[in-house]
Amino acid sequence: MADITVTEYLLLHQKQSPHATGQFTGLLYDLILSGKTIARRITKAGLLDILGGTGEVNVQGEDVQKLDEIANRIMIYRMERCGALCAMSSEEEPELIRVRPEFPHGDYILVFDPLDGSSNIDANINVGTIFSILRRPDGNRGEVALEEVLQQGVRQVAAGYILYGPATMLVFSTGQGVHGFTLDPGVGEFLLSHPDMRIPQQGHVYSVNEGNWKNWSAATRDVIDWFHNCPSPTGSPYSSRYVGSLVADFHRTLIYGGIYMYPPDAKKPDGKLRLLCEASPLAFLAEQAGGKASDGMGRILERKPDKLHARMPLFIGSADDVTAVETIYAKHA
Ligand code: P6P
Repeated sequence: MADITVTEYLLLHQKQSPHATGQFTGLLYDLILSGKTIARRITKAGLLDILGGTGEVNVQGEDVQKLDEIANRIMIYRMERCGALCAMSSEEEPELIRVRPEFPHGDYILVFDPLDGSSNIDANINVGTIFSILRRPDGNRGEVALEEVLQQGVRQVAAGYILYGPATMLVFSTGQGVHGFTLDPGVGEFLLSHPDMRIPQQGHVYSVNEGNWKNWSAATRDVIDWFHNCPSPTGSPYSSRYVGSLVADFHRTLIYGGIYMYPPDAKKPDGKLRLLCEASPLAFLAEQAGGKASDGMGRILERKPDKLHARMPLFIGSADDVTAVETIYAKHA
């Protein structure tokens, strides 16, 4: 495969959609630069003693890891200057970030989790940056209101993630399929490696933290039992895989199929994952790749957040596997 860069792919392979404007391409360029900068910091983390926690707790009540904070600062610094945004929301920031007047403004809103899975960093396990790109509702001017950010996932202009693993990968969609690019450190470019990614109709892997079993409802236990017993397409039982890093678990699901689940439980009635910066962007990718994403009752992309850090149960992956979950929950309704 010839060396196709992200910019080339956007310009040549995406129908001239409104998002192929210079502003959007510029946004993606700075997002990629942020990803490369974060990747470099992560690979050196153990050597520069920036592993471990800062001793602070974020808006989610989670211990902030040093790399969390570094990744968050890199994203905010770089993206505030990209000229395409009017506002941002970071999983690490309690409030909406409005682009300051001294910087060029655009009509896009960026929502991101700067370093998802960071609790695994000390174990050198894959982590990732997840991003969602929204447009400011047409015609709105002046200070961005919070309500303008609380949009259903169907309104996303683009979504994706950067996975920091054995290879650093960028996987994203602008609504015309899902495309994967692998960083060639030699040239510092993401090159097309996975054109038009598709999730198999049914998979053979289920991914959930079974340690939450005692806190699950009867309906959720039936869902998990379904995958304990139902045959995979080859007739063999499903395998259980759980990294505990959402981007790693989702990327495996995108490549091999199957289902990733974070169900509601007695301690987390809305589940653990955030709608705007985790469930919604990954749901956009899953549907673009021929899969499904549900909160157990219906489409994640139709859920409207009531607050910036709204949480949402998530069942995402192969269409048949997610449908099986919805069927079981419907029987218990
Ligand atoms: P649990 C990491 O903290 C994270 O937000 C996701 O990356 C991951 O999928 C999930 O939480 C793991 O949560 O409760 O299974 O440890």
